[in-house]
Amino acid sequence: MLRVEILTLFPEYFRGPLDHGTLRRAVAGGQLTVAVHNLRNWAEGKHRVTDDYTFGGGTGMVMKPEPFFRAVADLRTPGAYVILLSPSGRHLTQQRTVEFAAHAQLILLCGRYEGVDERVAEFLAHEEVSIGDYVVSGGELPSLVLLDSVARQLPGVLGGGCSAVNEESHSAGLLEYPQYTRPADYEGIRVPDILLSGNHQQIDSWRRTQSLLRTHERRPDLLAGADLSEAERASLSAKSHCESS
Ligand code: 9D3
Repeated sequence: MLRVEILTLFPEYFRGPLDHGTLRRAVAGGQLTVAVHNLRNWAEGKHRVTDDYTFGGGTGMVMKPEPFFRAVADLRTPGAYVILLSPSGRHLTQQRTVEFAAHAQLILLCGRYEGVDERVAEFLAHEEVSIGDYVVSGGELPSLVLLDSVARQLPGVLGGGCSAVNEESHSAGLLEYPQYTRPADYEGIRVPDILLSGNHQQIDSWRRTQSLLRTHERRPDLLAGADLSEAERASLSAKSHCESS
C-alpha cells in the first residue's frame, strides 16, 4: 500500500484524473491512497497568503516556504519521501517511477507562480523532479504524471496480460513497433501484409526490425542503453555510414 499526499493551491484540479482509469482502480483496489491537501490551510494570517515578492528583485511572485514546511511536518509518516515538482529537477524516468513506488509514503509538493523558495528544495524535499523541457503553469499536472506512472508500478494495479515488470523489459529499451487492428484495408491504406501472414517467426523479426529502425531514426540516444545483438549493432552502424556519406 502506497500513501500519497499532494500539496497544492488547487485541490479541485485533481478530481478528474483521480476518478478515472489507472488511478481510480489503484485506489479502489486498496493498493493506493491519495489525499489532496490545500496548502492554504497551512498559511498564516487573515488572508492566508502563500506567495511573496522575490528577494533581490525581479518580476513575479515566489511561494513562501513556511506553508510547505508546516504541512509536511503535519502529514509525514516515518517512511515519507518528499518530492518537489520543479522545472529545475531531474527528468522523470521509468526507472525513477519504479523507485518511487517502493516507498511507504510520497509527499508531492506543487508550486505555482514563478517558483518556490529555494529552502523547500534544499531542506524539505528529498529531490526535485521535472517532467521535461517545456513550461507548464504549475506542479499539478507534473504531479499527476508522476502519480499515474507510479500507480502502474504497484503490485496488482495493472493486472491482465502486461505486468509492470514487463513494461520495460519487453521492448529492451527500444521504441515500440507499429501496431494495427481491423480493418486490414481502410480506404485503401493497408496493414503490412506480413502481419496478416500468420508466420509468427517472420512477424517477430519484422517487429524487431521496425523497433530498431524507429529508435535509430527518432531516438538514437536510446540505442546506447538498449539490449542489441552484435549483428543488430553492426547493421545499424552500417546504416549510419550510408546516411552520412
Ligand atoms: C522555467 C520557467 N521559469 C523561469 C522563467 C518560470 C516558471 C514557469 C513555470 C517556474 C515554474 C513554472 C511552473 N512549472 C512547474 O512547477 C513544473 C514543471 C514545468 O514547468 N515543466 C516541466 N516539469 C515541471 S515540474 C513542475
